[in-house]
Amino acid sequence: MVLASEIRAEIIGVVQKNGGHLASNLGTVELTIALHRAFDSPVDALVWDVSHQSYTHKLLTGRYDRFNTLRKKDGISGFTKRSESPHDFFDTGHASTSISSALGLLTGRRLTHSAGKVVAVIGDGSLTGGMALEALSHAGQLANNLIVILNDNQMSISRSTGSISRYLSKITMTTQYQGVRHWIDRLVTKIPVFNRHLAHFVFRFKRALKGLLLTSTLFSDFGFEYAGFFDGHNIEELEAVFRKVKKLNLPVVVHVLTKKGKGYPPAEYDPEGFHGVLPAHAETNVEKITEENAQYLNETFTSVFSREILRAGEADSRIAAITAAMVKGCGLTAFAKVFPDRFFDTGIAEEHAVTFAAGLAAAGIRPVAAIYSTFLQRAVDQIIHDVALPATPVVFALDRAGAVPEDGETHQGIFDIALLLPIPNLVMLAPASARELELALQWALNKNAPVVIRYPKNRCPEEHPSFFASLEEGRGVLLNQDEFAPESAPHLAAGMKKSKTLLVCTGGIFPETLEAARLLIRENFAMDIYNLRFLKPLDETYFLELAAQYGYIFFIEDGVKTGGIGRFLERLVQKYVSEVSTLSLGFPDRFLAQGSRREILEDAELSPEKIAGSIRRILCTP
Ligand SMILES: Cc1ncc(C[n+]2csc(CCOP(=O)(O)OP(=O)(O)O)c2C)c(N)n1
Repeated sequence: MVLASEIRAEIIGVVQKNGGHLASNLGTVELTIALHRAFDSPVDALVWDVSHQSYTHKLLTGRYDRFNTLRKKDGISGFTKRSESPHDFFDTGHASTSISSALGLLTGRRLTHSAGKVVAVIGDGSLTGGMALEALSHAGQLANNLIVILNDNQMSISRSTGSISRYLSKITMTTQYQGVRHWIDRLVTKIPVFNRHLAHFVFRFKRALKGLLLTSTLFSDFGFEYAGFFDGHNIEELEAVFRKVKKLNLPVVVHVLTKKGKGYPPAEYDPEGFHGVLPAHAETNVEKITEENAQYLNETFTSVFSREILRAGEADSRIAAITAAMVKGCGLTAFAKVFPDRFFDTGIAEEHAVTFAAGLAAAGIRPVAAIYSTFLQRAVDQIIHDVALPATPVVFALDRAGAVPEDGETHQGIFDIALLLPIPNLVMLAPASARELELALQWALNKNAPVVIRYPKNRCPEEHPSFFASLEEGRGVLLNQDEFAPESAPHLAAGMKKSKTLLVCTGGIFPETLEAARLLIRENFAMDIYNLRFLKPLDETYFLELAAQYGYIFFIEDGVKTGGIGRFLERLVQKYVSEVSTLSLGFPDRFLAQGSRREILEDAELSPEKIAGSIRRILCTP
């Protein structure tokens, strides 16, 4: 108990300062202590699903001293990470993978005759993901001693949804079974040697009993033994159970009930609000207040989407919103409240969410699927096969595109452009400001085609007059130097080979592009900015006519350079524009570590100073 309290205090203190997953971690303190007591990590492997709840595990495995660097640049990751500790078996951040990876690890160990038990810890929310169910099915077939700890707090980020969650409640609420279970437990503790065969017998006996009372459990149908449920905050009881299941030679699910936010009343009261906590000094990029942008100040792209989807829903009863367990993160709380019949939380099931949206669209509904860029990665096939191929009008609101602060490699939204750009029939937009996001959503909802709108986790930057221009398919907007740096005299710097420079950017990195341009203009370089708006389709003739007026063109995108829009445009310009120097800037070919937005961009040479430096080097080359 003393240890649990110390751990809780440490987690609360550090998360309040650095941000992080508070409620999930407070709920798993005792569970983790019991696991570490009963199992011998790292000989026995603890595999955490999502691993956002692994803070206690980190504190118990040699990372106490550095825990105050949680989620900071070069600090302890908010998720398990192999480079950090031999106790971390996988680099995880996406949900529903633990049973698959644990099963693979266990099977591999068996094939290589290596010792050690393998335990997957998965939440009830993550169990809604199809991959977890696929893995359960395979595990039951292989029949190895995989131990699955089901951490059931009846919450995903919001309340868990769907039949699986209802099913778990049904198991836990069957009081008849509960009574019988306690009776068996008492009987078992009276038996002096709880040997392997007896353990096996008892679990089978329980299953048989439950077969009488509940017909069967999902887990027993998959070929698992089922042990549960247990109080997830009772260390002694959990330890005893874990020691018992360790002796089994069959796959087993141990059903543990925990309370999200346990021990910290505000988080217990509002587990959704305390699922993810912002750092004490969250970064902002709110720029100068003008009459034009005053209305948008302090808005994030997510909050703009939130109010616009609500407005669209009010105007058109065909509009439906879909989320894969990210109601709040994607800004759909208000829509869900006002239009419960047109709001769908699929659970952590991005693939299903996409194809479900395609089905809605086929029936004449206008679905908007709001999904984080990183999580949409798993649904690329559904986009190709179920949405793009039949050209079904689904709108994707891709939040957290580009650099994503603090969560590290698993959460960066840097692959969506490269993944989606080659898909026929898909329209892709990258608004640069609040006004542009409003226009993009309105435009997409009137377009009879699949449209992806990608935007960053960031506050909206200052507005510019050109952002108010209505959308023309395939075309961006030009910001003349006098529009964004009126005080400068647009003349050419000494040593420059030729005329003016054009910076071409995706919307998500407009603020850094603008700052870089202003830095260079102060040094007497002359440059305009072209905000692409459309990543696909592109009005190539229009773009090439514009490009032909410039001697230097730099492409800046908040996506990976390989397969990105910059390199594509660069090739186009090189082919059709004479006497032009070009350079494409984007995320390099490596995974990007945690840090603030600015630190991530700095690391990728995409901070304003680094962008300006790359441009300066070329402009000053004689
Ligand atoms: C593929 C994917 N989609 C969405 C998320 C965002 N996410 C992180 S934790 C979480 C809830 C997980 O619920 P559960 O497994 O029950 O764990 P709890 O936080 O309740 O302990 C979600 C949806 C994710 N990590 N991966």
